Amino acid sequence: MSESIESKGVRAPRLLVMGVGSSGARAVSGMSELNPDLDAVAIDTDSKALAALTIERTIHVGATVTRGLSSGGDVELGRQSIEQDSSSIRKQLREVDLLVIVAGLGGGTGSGAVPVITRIAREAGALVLTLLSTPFKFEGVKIARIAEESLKRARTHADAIIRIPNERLVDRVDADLPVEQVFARSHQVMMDGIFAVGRMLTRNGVCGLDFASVHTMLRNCDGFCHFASADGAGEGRADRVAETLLTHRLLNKGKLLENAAGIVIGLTGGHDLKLSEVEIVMNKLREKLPDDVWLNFGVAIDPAFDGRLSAITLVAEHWNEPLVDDGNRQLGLSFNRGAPGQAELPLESAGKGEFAYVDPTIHNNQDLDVPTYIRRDIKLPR
Ligand SMILES: Nc1nc2c(ncn2[C@@H]2O[C@H](COP(=O)(O)OP(=O)(O)O)[C@@H](O)[C@H]2O)c(=O)[nH]1
Ligand SMILES: [Mg+2]
Repeated sequence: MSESIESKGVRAPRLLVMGVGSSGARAVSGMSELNPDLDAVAIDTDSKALAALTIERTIHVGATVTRGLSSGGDVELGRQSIEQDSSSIRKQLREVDLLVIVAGLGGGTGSGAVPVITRIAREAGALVLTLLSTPFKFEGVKIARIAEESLKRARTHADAIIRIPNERLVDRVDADLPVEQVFARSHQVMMDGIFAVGRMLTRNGVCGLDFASVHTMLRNCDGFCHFASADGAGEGRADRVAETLLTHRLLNKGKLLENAAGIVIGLTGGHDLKLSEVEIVMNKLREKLPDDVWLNFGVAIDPAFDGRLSAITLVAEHWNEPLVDDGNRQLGLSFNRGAPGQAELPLESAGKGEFAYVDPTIHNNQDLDVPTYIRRDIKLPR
């Protein structure tokens, strides 16, 4: 992180990655193997699955609800498990500025727990970014429905959801891959995403991108954003990185760029990174992007990237400008970009202030300190 920030006495933003459910926990455990400095915790109902992971910090939830046997695909059990242990989740969230939640939706634990965790994190005042995979078609309609329902609920509280349809990770060319390897690939994509966001927030930038710009993006992106990364090395790497992004599967083969409302572009290179290379990537992307797109980009130099160029993008399809931005929470009315004058009143849960870390009033696995409409996920009429 930047020395100038620290010398001014400003605390560097703290990023915590939380893997929820078996695939989320596995993905996060894999990440911390690759990067032991990553502040990460794995959460699952399945005590055996947790014990098999290499990650140091794990939280087993719902011991009495599931008797340690996992949620068995039951979303309600997943929800109850996390409600039961919500105070351990709250403890993890102290002083966390950005919480990144990683989960594969479609099972019981991740799908049930993620919406609850997003709510708790928001109440604790953290910015919440969720990276959620949605099931393959071959997993069937029921699993797909579970995932959609969970996404809808998570949407109520998360600042931004990066949805990664597992289907988009697979090319016809690799349809012959063993299923296990395909899942491993989905973990890899999530890992790239988190590393990239972490890198943008904590590395020394030579220009532009910092917590504030990612913050703006996540606050304004109307709930969903897309993510893609690209890497290149050696001669012509800038062209290749740009080309990869312009045709990226996670950006719908680049079509999402054409209609993007907002985009954050983070480039990381070594000391050998040339201005002309930055220009190549930026110009090629700009050619595809609409003129009025909200764009923020940054370049970070990291000696570990000598000889390489790495780019990540967060792309928003819709943009909500807050009328009042207190730098912490959006207040007041916000407007959907392009929508015909339809105003939207964000029903945000107020923070608990100094009571944020006080244990909640739990009755029948429900946190009674949370307003009923939030607990029951009731949409109030606009
Ligand atoms: N079974 C399985 N599913 C995976 C894996 N990686 C990602 N997934 C996806 O994650 C979804 C939820 O699975 P899982 O995390 O095991 O469920 P949970 O533990 O109940 O939250 C599945 O429907 C898959 O789409 C994997 O390695 N195995
Ligand atoms: Mg499981």
